[in-house]
Amino acid sequence: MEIYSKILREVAEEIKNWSGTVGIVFHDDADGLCAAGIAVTALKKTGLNYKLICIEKIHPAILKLIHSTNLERYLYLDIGSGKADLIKNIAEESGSRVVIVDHHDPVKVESKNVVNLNPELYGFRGERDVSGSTATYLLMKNIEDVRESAWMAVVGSAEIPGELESLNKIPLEDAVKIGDVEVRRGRETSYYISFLDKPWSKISTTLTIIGSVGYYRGGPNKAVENLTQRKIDFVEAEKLEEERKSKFNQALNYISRTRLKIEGFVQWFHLENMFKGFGSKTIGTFCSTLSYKSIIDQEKYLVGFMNFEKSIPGLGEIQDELVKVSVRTPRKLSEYIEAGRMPPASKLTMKSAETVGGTGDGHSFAASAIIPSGKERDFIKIFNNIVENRQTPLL
Ligand SMILES: [Mn+2]
Repeated sequence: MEIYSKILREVAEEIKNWSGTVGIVFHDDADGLCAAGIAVTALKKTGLNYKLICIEKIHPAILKLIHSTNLERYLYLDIGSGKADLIKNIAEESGSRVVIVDHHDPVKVESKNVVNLNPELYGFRGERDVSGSTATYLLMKNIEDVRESAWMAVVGSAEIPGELESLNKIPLEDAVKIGDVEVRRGRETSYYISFLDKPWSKISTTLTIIGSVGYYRGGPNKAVENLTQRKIDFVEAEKLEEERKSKFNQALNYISRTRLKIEGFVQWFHLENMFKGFGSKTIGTFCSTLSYKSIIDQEKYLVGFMNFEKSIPGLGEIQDELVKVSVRTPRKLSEYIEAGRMPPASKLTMKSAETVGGTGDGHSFAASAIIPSGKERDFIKIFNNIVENRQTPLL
């Protein structure tokens, strides 16, 4: 804890001396939005300007676009730690300074351009002790008094199952002290945001819908500005959810009509532009829904493709033609994976994506990637090859 506190204080001192406009790069889910809300609260107080840049994923083409703006300093919030090596390359190339504040599995980098404040590097567990927004709160707390944003860290932490513990309790205690959050103990502990009259979990789901489904319609930036004014647009989220529901029905009809393609250990489909206008996380949510349907082979990996939009809101267009890939494991297959009989989705997806020139991440039962357009068939082929050769240890 001491080493972590020390580095937080050091980086906070540095940020206090920054000038100009800071690029706030953040993830499109509730945790990312809340982290950005906390950072904005602090930067406004220090008098620093900022530019909000919400991204769905880290990909070299997206990083290139981010660092081609004339900004010199960036905060990466709730995203970036696992691809710190890619960020290092682009930061060194463009001469920019990057502070990564994230809780996903980190890649260690040494660079005078990049500091990775991931608490995992200081002995904490990212999936248990600390959310991205808590990590951001702990840093910003060293810059300004941001207690009025502590509730956002509580909401951001809702993605971590169970009661808040370890570092996540620090913003919780601050928020309780100033009366923004109430701890309600029942069968399950719930954290109630008093001035919104809603539990944290409800606020968290709402924010994730606005950020991800509303990604191409300015959802994330509006949500962050709203957060700093202690507001959430519940009506907008409901509208987006309805729209998504009808799109899902359209996609389900399409798949029932055209059938899934079966190849080796994989069942797959391609939605091309059907989800255009929705954030690319939508295909992941759709795959999850689909994996419970009777048309699904319970023993095969489910892979969905959709075209990835070239425009990154607020930034411009990426050069490359890309495809978003989502992988889910149906229930039966998940059991095999748990028993060690089949490889986890994350390893298969990452390896296959990298081999075709893309990037991926995820966990045992759900993973995603961005690959070059036209490489879908190769991706499936490599994916199958790795499963076939699974006796050899996977990377
Ligand atoms: Mn997070």
